[in-house]
Amino acid sequence: MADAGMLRFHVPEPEVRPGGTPDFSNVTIPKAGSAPRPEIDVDPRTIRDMAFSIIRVLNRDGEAVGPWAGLLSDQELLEGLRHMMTLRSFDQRMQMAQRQGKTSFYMQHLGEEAVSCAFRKALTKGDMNFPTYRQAGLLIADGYPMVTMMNQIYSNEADPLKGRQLPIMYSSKEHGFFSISGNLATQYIQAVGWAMASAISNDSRIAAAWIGDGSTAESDFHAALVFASTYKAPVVLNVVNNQWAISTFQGIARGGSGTFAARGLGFGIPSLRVDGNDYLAVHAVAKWAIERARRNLGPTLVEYVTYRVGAHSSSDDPSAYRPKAESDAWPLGDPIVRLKNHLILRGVWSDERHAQAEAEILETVIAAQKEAESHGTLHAGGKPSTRDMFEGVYAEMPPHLRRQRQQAGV
Ligand SMILES: Cc1ncc(C[n+]2csc(CCOP(=O)(O)OP(=O)(O)O)c2C)c(N)n1
Ligand SMILES: [Mg+2]
Repeated sequence: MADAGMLRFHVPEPEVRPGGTPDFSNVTIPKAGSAPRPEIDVDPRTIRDMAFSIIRVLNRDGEAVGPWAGLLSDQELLEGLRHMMTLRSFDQRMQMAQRQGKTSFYMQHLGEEAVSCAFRKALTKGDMNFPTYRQAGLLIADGYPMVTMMNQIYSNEADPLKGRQLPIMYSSKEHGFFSISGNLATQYIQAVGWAMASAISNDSRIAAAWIGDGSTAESDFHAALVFASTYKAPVVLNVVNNQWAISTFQGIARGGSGTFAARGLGFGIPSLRVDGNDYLAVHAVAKWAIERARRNLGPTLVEYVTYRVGAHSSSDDPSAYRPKAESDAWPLGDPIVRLKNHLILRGVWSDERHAQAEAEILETVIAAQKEAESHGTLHAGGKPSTRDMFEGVYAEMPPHLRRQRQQAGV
């Protein structure tokens, strides 16, 4: 027998390394409109193949086709386009602000704008997201003020979190945005727990858990699936597969399972894959999953197939681990361009209006930035008070903290 006594293990390798030619021929892209739209109370055993396909609505010509199309009005789609454009513009300005030393850290959403922007519009007020750092579209699409986001990024005197959180780790109960934790996958167990608590208290609010492809390797992800499936918690389990976990390609966390959505099958959870760069498809699938949660039909696992075009964060340089032009080769295109083309085809948008909207949005973002900067940036202007550091944790401050506060003279 060959290799008797010589055991080996397998380390998955990305198809291409820096300097190579980008290759996504291994990503099978089904035709837009080809995936069925099952009833929300479908027996999960009958839709197992949906965990291996991709639900798509917008085709290459910009038409919306198939059973998942037709849920949003032109007005709603124009609003969605504006949200995605705003997020992209916000990202550009904040990335630049980081390079200018106005904040220590930033994380962009480039290429992934449709996921969080469209998902937010499928939720109802009161529902709670447990997001990671790459879902700021949940706030933008819910009308959370950009200036407040920037105040948080600058850790200035108007930062609602008073400099206690890493930049971009926002928190807003009113906007259904649970405080971001840098400890990835904690979002999953917390969302499932929150959803169960909502059911225990006979409430009608559902939860949404968020995780990246890489973080599904954490045990919290699997523990959350046990609880969600056993107790049929009213939760949507979102996996954003943007192909990369910093410098680690998605094949490491995915291993031999085929897809991330397929992880849900062993738990009997209906599991769908959706084109994450298709605003209409993301919204339609989110609505389906949210309705299931709301009607006590239990959890749904949704894998958004997308691509992280930008660097992982302002501390990362992707040219060290992937070909420079890889994002151009990504077969699902750009979410903003795709929705723009669809709206042009419908006769409600044009290149001119798009350029004009881009300029208007940039102006709004710059105005918000000016206002935020008047409250200070990382190294200049107003700061949260040192006293704030001691507040907000204990109802009654323990003696050792009181002593420290006295020593600090605040
Ligand atoms: C529990 C935990 N382990 C490791 C890290 C360090 N870390 C931060 S981001 C990241 C990659 C996450 O990749 P993915 O889940 O695919 O999300 P993406 O950044 O692509 O959105 C890692 C390993 C962390 N923040 N938390
Ligand atoms: Mg990732």
